[in-house]
Amino acid sequence: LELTQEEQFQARIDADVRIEPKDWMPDAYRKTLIRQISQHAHSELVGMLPEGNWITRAPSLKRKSILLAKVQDEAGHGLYLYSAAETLGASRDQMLADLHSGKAKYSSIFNYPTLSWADMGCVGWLVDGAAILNQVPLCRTSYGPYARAMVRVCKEESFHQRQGFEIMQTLCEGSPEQKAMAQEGLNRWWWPTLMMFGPADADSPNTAQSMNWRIKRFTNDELRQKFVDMMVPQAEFLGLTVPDPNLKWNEAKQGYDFGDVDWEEFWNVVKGNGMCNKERLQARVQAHEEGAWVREAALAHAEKRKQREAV
Ligand code: FAQ
Repeated sequence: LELTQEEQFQARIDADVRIEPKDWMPDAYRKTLIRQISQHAHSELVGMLPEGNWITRAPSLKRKSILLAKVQDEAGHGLYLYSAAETLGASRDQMLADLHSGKAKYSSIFNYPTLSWADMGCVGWLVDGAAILNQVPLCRTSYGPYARAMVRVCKEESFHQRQGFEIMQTLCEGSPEQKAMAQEGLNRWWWPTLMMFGPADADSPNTAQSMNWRIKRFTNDELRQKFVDMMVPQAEFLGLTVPDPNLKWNEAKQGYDFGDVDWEEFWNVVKGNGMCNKERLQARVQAHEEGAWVREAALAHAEKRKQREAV
């Protein structure tokens, strides 16, 4: 019995064999991986902006150096991810051009403004918490370079999440004004964070095939449920109220029931009409243009070195 190339590929996936850059793969597998990995990379880059906003206003030198380190880590994550996408034949210049023209997507969450210091707590606690839940399973994703990039990324994300939780804890143990600031942050970030996991499974065009190819190891709704179940006890520990009147422990499913996400808001943000979409893209394009001289200098340096070594 002869298996087709595609059947052999699926058999390797089903046996949990990692796919490597030089292996044969279906075009659609390559395409969806480039799509997901490049969007993930873009999210890391744009994800620097909401927190970058607070580096100059962090309340102490210690907080400032921690935040600076976190934002630098995000730049690093973006670079590993672009490299992983390059192993599939994607060009970095093209990926960046697609981000800058507004053609490529990046996570909806980074189109919300960071208005108070508590937002640094909320981004670390909730947004990085969601990112970890989504990314720990990606350490077992079927494509080798993506899986390996995720291992280091997840280690750094767990430090990010703890620093966010610690900001929240400090605020919650502080003055009534600080506690109120923490609650107000949670009120604004809770629902957008639930949207990070993507549309409901029934409305997710990519999930079924990505699960079959073991690119995704859990569906969007499965991860969203895990997130709610993990975060509600943490909010209770902090003495904060999750802004969802329908939140209720369900003994039978051993998890929380929760209210409906506002999908109209989600798609509106994904389509480019969120609160900060234009500002974020503009800041990205400006940073890229202002960095042109660094890229040129690095190229010139590499060229000189090559010539020196050739002598
Ligand atoms: N925002 O069929 P599905 C971080 C799009 S963490 C915008 O379900 P899929 C760390 C989706 O692309 C954030 N668009 O798609 C950090 C698709 O459109 P397309 C990044 C979204 O791929 C923390 C369409 O909707 N993490 O950066 C969103 O199976 C703090 C239909 O959706 C990752 O990217 C959304 N939220 O599932 C940095 C993780 N959701 O492409 C700084 C890897 C969906 O067909 C500070 N990615 N869409 O045109 C994934 O796990 C998946 O790609 C999902 C989406 C789960 C995001």
